[in-house]
Amino acid sequence: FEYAPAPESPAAAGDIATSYGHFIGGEFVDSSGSEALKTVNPATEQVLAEFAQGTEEDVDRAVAAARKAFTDWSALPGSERAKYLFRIARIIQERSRELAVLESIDNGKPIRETRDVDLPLVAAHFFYYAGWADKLDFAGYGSNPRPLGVAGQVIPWNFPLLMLAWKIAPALATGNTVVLKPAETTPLTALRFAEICRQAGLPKGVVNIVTGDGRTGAALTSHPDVNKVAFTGSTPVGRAIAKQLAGTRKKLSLELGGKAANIVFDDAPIDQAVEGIVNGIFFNQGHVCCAGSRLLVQESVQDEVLDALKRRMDSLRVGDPLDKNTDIGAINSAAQLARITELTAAGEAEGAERWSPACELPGAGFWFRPTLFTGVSQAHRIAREEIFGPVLSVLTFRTPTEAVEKANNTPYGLSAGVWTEKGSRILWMANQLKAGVVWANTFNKFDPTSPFGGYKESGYGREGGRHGLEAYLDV
Ligand code: TXE
Repeated sequence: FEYAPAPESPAAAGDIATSYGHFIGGEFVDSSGSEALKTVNPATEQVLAEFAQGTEEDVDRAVAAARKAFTDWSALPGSERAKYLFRIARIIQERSRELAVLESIDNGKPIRETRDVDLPLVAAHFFYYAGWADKLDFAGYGSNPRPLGVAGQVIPWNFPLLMLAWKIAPALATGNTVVLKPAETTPLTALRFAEICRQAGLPKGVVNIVTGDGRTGAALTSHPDVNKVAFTGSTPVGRAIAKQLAGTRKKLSLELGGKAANIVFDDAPIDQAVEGIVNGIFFNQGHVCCAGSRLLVQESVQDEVLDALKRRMDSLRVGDPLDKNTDIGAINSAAQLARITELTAAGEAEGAERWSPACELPGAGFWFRPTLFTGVSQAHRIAREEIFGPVLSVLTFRTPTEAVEKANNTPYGLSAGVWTEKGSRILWMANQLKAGVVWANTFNKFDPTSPFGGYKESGYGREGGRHGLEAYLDV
């Protein structure tokens, strides 16, 4: 392995203002309130910028701008809407270095991931849904399906720009207009995306960005003139939104937490499986709703797999997100670090055995060593609750049936992984596993053509692919 030379420069992120308002009706505007929040670089704890805590009045203004824009936007021929989406996709490609660096310093994720995974996927989603805009008659929902109106979209901090793309691209392709609220620890790339909408000449009010915390989110999801709510975030907040919307006619899609099993059979190529386990749980510091956070390994290869896994974990580099060699960056916030710390302490208290490589951690910032727990029982909190950090819980099984039972023994159902050379077993497992996505001999692979979403407590509705259009259409 050759070390990549110089780290990425923070200056490549472009100009970051000292304070931001909202993006409403095509303009950057001040909030009606005076409360401001701060976003920090989680790798240094330095403040990057202040931004507005959106008030009910701000949300009201943004929804009104989206409503006004809806009349013309929804009446445009799909081929015209497609031109804007293609233009946005191309600008994202042209500005991808800037956006990748900005995402890495606001979120803490390694530049290798923002550069090679997040940004290419963001552009790919806009390209993909641009292609649908003039073909909705062929989407399988009957002829001339209609947009819903104004979409209120609330997104989390783990893939800020990618979650924005998952939400905004299908909404716009189908003729809806949007008010989006980014997470309060990662607002910067959404605000930069607002500039891109202007650069693309997108008609005013088609996309509006209102920043703030959960209070702003609740004002948006409960706004009477919002027709569609799309939420990605924690299961408790998703449940609260579902309750809030009961009795309204708003269409709702929810993408919530997960506790995925990554299942390794004794015939799997061990080195390849170990790479998949590492990618499954340490990609993006484990801040991934579909992370392979439970390793289910067949008992007969347990020792071999764990030895190889520990050797591989020894080589992981934790540190500066802008260093191109970094595998694991910073934890996104102090609050998330506290949550990971609390759950791993519970793992030890419940009797599981903890192991981490002896890696150095930087001084300032929020960090957590890649961590492995063995001796985990299904009842342990670390086997049941979403940790959302670089922490893997290892369980074992003897038969495929036992693997399925253990994999499905969770309130969640977002994803799963299967490692085996047997094609018939892959198909059987895929049918038995209660998960929206089942990966075979790979993990955490995303593609705009493929629908993504959960069973059970992981939510409902699908994003991505043809199925992702349905969330934004009246059929
Ligand atoms: O989530 P929240 P948090 C899980 C993960 C993590 C935990 C807590 O386990 O440790 O949730 O993370 C907005 N009405 N996931 O506290 O609070 C909020 O401002 C409307 C899994 O960050 O759900 C932010 O924009 N909106 C997950 C977004 O919801 C509200 C990704 C997510 O924040 C709101 C993130 C309200 N009442 C966390 N309250 C995944 N599925 O990938 C908050 N928000």
